[in-house]
Amino acid sequence: MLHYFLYPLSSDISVFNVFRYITFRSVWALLTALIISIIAGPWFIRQLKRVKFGQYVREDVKAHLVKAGTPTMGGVLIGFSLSISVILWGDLTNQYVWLAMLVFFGFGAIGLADDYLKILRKNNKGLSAWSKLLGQFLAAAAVMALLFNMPAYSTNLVVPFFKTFTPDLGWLYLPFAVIVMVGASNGVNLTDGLDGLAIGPTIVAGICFAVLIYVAGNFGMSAYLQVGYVSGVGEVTVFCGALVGAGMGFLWYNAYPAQIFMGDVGALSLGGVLGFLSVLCKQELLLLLIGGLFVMEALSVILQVSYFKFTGGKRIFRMAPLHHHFELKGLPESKIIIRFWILSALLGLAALSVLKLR
Ligand code: 57M
Repeated sequence: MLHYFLYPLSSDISVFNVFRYITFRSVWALLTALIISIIAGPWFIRQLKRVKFGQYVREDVKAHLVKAGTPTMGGVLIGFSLSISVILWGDLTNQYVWLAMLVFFGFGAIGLADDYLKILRKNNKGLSAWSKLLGQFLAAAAVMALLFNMPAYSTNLVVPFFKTFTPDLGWLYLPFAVIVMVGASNGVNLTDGLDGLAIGPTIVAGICFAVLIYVAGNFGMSAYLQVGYVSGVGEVTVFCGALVGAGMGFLWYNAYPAQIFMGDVGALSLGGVLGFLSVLCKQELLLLLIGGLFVMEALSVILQVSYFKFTGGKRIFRMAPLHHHFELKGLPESKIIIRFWILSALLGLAALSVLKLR
């Protein structure tokens, strides 16, 4: 919005010329979301406590019993600071920015219903896994149907490390893109089991996609790096800046020992939007590296459940997802979190270096 009102004044006040630059507005979108969430955080936490929107904790992880009652649904705070920042700093005539917001709030609505049901029923059982999954597929399919008629929609699959090998998936691309978004959403959800464990890698991924989307939307840079040019998508860099800032502001209070959890409203929306960002910049397979931590956590569950069923009750890990395995091995929670963050940052750097290794 500031871009809309202030940039036209740049002919009289030249300093307002900066509002045309996506990089400038992305940095300020990050700072704005960060400051809003840090300032609003304490009030928001007090409101959640007042209405008793506290976490119900399963008994089978003794170390977590102390966390019972921690305010949850912190994803609402993330959405609040993200939205204000995007409205202030984004070009609201850009259709891709609105689609990204739609993904965030579409997946977030499913998570909100799940979180609210858990609180209403006073247990950890919200929406059934199938109804949650159905909602995610419908939300992702609806967004892909809207994207279908836009220039950013392409059925070619970019394969990391290959410049010219971009197989055309044809109509199969639609279900593929939906699975990317739903998979990412559930990957973040499974990872969100220790203080700051999900939001850390989400911040890393948001930074990576800010770079990838900026390059994809910049004709000169996309040609130089030989990545697909997607006209108009560069504006979503501002959304990425706001996402990173909102995540950092949330982490200010979710850091160990957490004063707030993001809830499914946060985990599902953040994961879904990371999946969508990978679709926008045509880096769906690179998401496996950028979100490698989420992939690891989800894989540990798949392996554990499959092995458990196959062997009639044996386990590979002491407990899945992977962070619980290390917890039950006696690693302190904060050590697990920081080590997972380090791994996530290395994966993000590796993913960005792939842009040159082709
Ligand atoms: C999402 N939710 C956390 C919080 C957060 C199939 C199976 C793998 C499913 C999985 C599951 O239930 N996943 C749900 C993980 C929960 O966090 C809440 O959920 C939101 C995210 N969706 O925002 O509101 C608990 O995580 C802890 N937490 C923190 N700090 C945070 O910042 O400490 C969360 C955020 C919170 C809090 O204790 O209550 C969760 O873990 O449930 N199931 C599991 O992950 C369980 N694993 C399991 O059953 N493994 C089995 C089989 C099924 C694979 C096995 O290994 O044999 C673990 N989770 C729990 N207990 N709660 C282990 C047992």
